[in-house]
Amino acid sequence: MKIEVEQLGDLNKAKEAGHNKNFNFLSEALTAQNKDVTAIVNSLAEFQVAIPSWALGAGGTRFGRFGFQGEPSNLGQKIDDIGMLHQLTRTAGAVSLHIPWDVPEDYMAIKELASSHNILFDAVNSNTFQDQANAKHSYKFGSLSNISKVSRDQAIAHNLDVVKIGDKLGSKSLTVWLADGSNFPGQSNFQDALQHTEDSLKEIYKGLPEDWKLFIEYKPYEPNFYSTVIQDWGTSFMLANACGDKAYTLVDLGHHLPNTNIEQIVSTLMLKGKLGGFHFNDSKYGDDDLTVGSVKPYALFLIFNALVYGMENNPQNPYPAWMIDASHNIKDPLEDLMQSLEAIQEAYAKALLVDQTKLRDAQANHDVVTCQEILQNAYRTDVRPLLEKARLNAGGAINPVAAYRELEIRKKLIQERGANSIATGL
Ligand code: LRH
Ligand code: MN
Ligand code: MN
Repeated sequence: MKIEVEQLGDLNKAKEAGHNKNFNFLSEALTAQNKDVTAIVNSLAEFQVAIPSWALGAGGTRFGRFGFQGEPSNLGQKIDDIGMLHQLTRTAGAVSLHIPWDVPEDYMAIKELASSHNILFDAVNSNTFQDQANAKHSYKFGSLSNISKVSRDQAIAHNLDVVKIGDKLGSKSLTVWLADGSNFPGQSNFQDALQHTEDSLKEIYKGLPEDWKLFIEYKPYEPNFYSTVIQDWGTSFMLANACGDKAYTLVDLGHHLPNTNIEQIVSTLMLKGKLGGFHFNDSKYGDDDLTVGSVKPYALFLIFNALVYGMENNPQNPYPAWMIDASHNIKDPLEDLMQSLEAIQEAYAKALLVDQTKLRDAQANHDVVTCQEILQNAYRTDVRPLLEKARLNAGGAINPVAAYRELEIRKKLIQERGANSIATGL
């Protein structure tokens, strides 16, 4: 399944007059406010978000899974899907592989395929939350934290294998998320579990190539429901510091207890130069993995405001690795990912509109009302024409979801791959 450049061009032509009208109107208004519209459009075009290899099929819950027809059933097809997303949105220029779900069989072929779609290999993700086929030791009672050394060693070796796989593809970072924890009070010794985890992470860190980074993800609960070893950003931060300069905290938007102030966590980590990666999704209750921006778009904007401030003011923090970590239970995964990408770009564009100098002045004057006005003026601006312009300049679709539907891509994928193809993943 390939989208021809002319096909996209025709679709864009039909929408171009409307786009131009809206863009010119917005551009004039923003220019009058001393905003550099071209610079914002360029920043949007540069902002690329990795798509995880596990997110291209229908997700499921513990109660069941409703398959989506035409799902990619191998890594090549997954990269093809990401290529299509990228062609339409020009925002999905990377893939984040999950090992062992998506180990390449032929490295050269996979690299060539990815580069034909302009897709880079971002962070590789290890998996010690499931027992793998033929595994000698179980992770039922933990992996890097396990009281049993053989399980810990097996988990360390797996992470080092993942680094080797990523290295062959051009990845430069390893993301570690641990399901380790306990289900019942008294089940495990908190101090031992944390100490084992720190020691195991240090072993993995030792095996990292010089130019690699280690991202340590945190999560308060699930799949363990009494305690999680790396439960919050503070624990992750502490472990990253214990490992060294190449280790960072990774923030996943769904991995917080309700009402946590995530933008403040982002600010703290960036000030300390330790925000390495970011997983986007949205939630109402827990780690719901819903479409980005679908439930709490203002919170997303405030988080982006902290990210933009950090990217402009914290040279001590590396440029973060962005990834969508959502699950698609009832929507077409590709359409859902396009909606997430749109929401990310929208929040980013709005954050770029915040007048940081005026905000600082208002803060210095304790003018709380003006502080709020500055943020909300930016948030209430309809920035979608800026996103359209960024896509159009880069050869993408003015409206990716509409283009996807008009080109009947899902129907064609079903014809090619069949109705019953199944993607590996969550
Ligand atoms: C854990 C998580 C983590 C995993 C992914 C499958 O909830 O967010 O990033 O690797 O989901
Ligand atoms: Mn995640
Ligand atoms: Mn998660």
